[in-house]
Formats: sequence, structure tokens, C-alpha cells
Amino acid sequence: MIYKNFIGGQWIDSSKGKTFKNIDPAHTDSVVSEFQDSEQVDIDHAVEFAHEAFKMWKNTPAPHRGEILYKAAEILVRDKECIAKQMTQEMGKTLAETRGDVQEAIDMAYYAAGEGRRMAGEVVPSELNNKWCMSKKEPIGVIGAITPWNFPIAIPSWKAFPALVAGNTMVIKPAEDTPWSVCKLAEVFAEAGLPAGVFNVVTGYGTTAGFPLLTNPKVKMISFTGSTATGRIVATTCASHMKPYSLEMGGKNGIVVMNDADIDLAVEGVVWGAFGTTGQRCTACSRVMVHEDIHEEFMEKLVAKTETLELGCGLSSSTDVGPLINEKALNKVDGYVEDAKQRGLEPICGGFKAHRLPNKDVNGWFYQPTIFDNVDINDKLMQEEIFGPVVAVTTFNNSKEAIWMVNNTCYGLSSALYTSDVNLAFEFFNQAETGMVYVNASTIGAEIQLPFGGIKGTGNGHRDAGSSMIDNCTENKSCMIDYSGKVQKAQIDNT
Ligand code: UN1
Repeated sequence: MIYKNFIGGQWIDSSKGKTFKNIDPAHTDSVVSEFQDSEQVDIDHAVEFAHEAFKMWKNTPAPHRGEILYKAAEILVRDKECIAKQMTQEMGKTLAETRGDVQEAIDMAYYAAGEGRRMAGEVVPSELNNKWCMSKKEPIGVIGAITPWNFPIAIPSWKAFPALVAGNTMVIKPAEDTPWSVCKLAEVFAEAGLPAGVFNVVTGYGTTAGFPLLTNPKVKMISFTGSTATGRIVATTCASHMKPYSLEMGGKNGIVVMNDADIDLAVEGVVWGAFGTTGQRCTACSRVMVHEDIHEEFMEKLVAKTETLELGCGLSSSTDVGPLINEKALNKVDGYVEDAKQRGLEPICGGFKAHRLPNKDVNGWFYQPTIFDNVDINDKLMQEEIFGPVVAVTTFNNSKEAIWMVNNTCYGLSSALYTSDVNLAFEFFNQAETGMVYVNASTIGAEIQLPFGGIKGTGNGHRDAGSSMIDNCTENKSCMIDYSGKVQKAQIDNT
């Protein structure tokens, strides 16, 4: 099947007619679909439609915009299972995880649809009699979105639903590893009755299709989720075009396990956080700080649980951990582990890659869940984002040291604490330098009604999802109406 770009409500070929293949990461000899390998002219074409559609969409009453998005939510509910299955084929993660991914899109859709009847501005007192001071949220215009492959429909939805309910239009360039889910989202919007040109999809690679979104003057804002390296290009390019941008990038998220923690619960949290989605979440737990009193017991249980995890094709119900997204990702993970081995660090479990697995009909980018123990907090394994099923563990002897360790990273997305001490829980919430904090829960599993994002090297202060995304993609416009019928002057002495 060859998918086309979705521009101005039509499915159309890229200008050069070139396509690229999308591979199933669990069966690398199997092509899932083909997609348009687009370029600047395709992006510019989509932006023209989005720019035209903006004039109509921004004047469509917000409650009506919300109703269309509500219909899209209902269609996503109807098609959830089929989207999840197809997503597992394009991305590799397990069916339980892709169902969760679609569910996040559904949650976001219902949440944003309701915003169509809220989206409150403010009314504040005036200094003068018979004068009203108020502000309202206005859409920005065409929003360019560049979205990642690890949450192929959830993250595009975090960006699209709030932007659309607020009256913006959108051109989205999905990651080249998972374009199908975003093409499906376009189909869902079309069936829901979203007018042509409001949501446009152009597939392709970052340099050829993503970059022109940053420079097109009719694109008024960029929302990006992806690697820190690409985020830097987005930031510098947008800055030179005086274009607002929202960045959500890497993470190096730590879990702290205190000596009063429920150890079994903490083990579950680390396993799920580190190896769920094959460690390919920016919220993944990739570093663990364990109190030295419970280190031995914790490690025994962690290794035992990790060794039960079954690798395989995400569509198989017995699979716990699917493949990595592509060969480059596999080599990156393997490179970190081999480099650590050369530096004298031996993994206490895992530590190798596989293309074929015993008794399984797969041929993919698999990597065994891997744990390193007693890793120095400044080691690469503790500091650099590996984006795979590798976790580094270290010990501490007091909570102050543990919090220092959590914060000793250039990233600031998510952190977690396992403890039964409520005072420490609040202290951790206060002190952790991360956009999201969990207590007695893993670093992953953020809910869409809360802001999602991070500080330090993770983001630039913007947030996806929650009400923050509406703030992100709207202008706050003030209005002052003087109905006194006479000249009144503010900010001078009127007495
Ligand atoms: C990501 O890691 O890139 O909080 C997104 C979570 C998910 C989304 C993660 N709801 O882990």
C-alpha cells in the first residue's frame, strides 16, 4: 500500500513522486507500507492550504470546533484495536502499549473537545468607571508540528487536538519511522467532518520535509518532540525567523528507592519504566538510585523479574518487550553497552543484541533488557540518553544525596521516589529538577489532563497536553472598552 500526503483535504503524491518504505522492526524483511518522500514544495503547498483554511477555521465558533473533535474521539474509540495493531507493525511495541498509545489520543480528543466550551479568557477591573478590561485566547495561525516515532498517535494528538480546538490549522510532518498513525489521524479527522485544509500531513525526512516547515513564513509556530540534537536545530532556526517554538526533547529519568519503600512495588516500577516500550520513551527510567541498606535485596528481585521478560513480536500476547525501532537505534544501544564493557563495567543481566530469537518467527532489532549495577553517577550510562532497554543502578545512604543524584543530569523531564515517608515525598516534589514527579509510581505513564514536559535540557518551558497546550498555541489578546461616552485617561491622576 502506498500512502499519499494529505493536503487541502485530498490525498496527493509528493511533487517528485518519490516514496520511502516503512519496515516492520520485528520482521525487517517485511515492508509495511510506502510513504511520500516529500520536499519543500510539498510543505509549502500544504502550508498554503492551511493558511487559507485558517481564515475560516478561526471564525468557526469554538464549541462547534469542539464538536467535530468529539466526533474524531468517537471514531478513534471505534477504530482503536485496528489502529493499535497497525501501529505495532510500524513501530514494534507491544499491542498493550499501542492500545495505550491510541487511548492517550482518545483521552486528548475528549479533553480538547470539551475545551471548545471553556477556553476562558479573563475580565479584570478597570481603573476607570464604565470601562471593561478583558482578554481572550486567539489562535496563532498555521502551526507546524514535527512528531516522534515512539508515540506515533498519542504525541501528534497532544499537539493537534488542542491546536485545532483553539482555532489554529496545522501541517504535521511525522517521523519517517511511523508515518502511518498520523495518516490514519488525518482519515479520522476527515471522517469527523474537519474542513479541508485544517489538518495536513506531509511525510518525509527531517532535512528535506521537516526543515522547510521551520523556515516557511506562513507557519507561525513550531511544536517539536524528538531528540535534543534536532531540537537545537529547531530552536536556532526558529529564533532566526522570530518564530515561537515549543520543544520536548530528551530525558535521563531517575527512580529513587528509599529503605522504607515497598521493594516489590519499586521493582515493578523500575522494570516497567526501564523496559516498557523497549526503553524508548523520553520518560523511561534509565537510572536507579537505591538506598544501600536494601541494595542487595532490591537487585536480586530486579534481576529475577527482568530475566522473566520475553522478547518478541509486539503482536504476540506472550511478548513483554518488542524490538527497537531501527538498526541505527540497535547499534546505538549496543554501542553504549560495548563501550561500558570496554571500560570494565559488566552488565549483570542482558547486554547483547539479537536479530532472531529462539523458537520465534521474527527477524528484527531486538536487544536484551540490560542492567548495570554500581555505576558512578557521572558515568556515561548515568548521564547520556541511550533510548533503549538499558538501566544503570547506584547506591546512596541518605535522601539528600539521592535527590542530588536525581538532579545531577543535564535533562529534567521525569523523576520518581519510592518511600512510605510522606514528608520526604513532599520534599522530593519540591526539590526534584524535573517537569514531572512521581511518588510510588514509575517515571512513565503521564496523563493528558496534566501538562507534559520538562526543564533544563529537556524543554524550553512549554508543555504539551493539559491546559498548557492551549496556552502554548494561543495568543492572549487584551481588549478595553470604554462606554462612558467621554474622554477618560488611564494612568494619569483622574481624581
Ligand atoms: C514519551 O516518553 O515520549 O508518560 C512520551 C508517558 C507517556 C508518554 C511518554 N504517557 O510515559
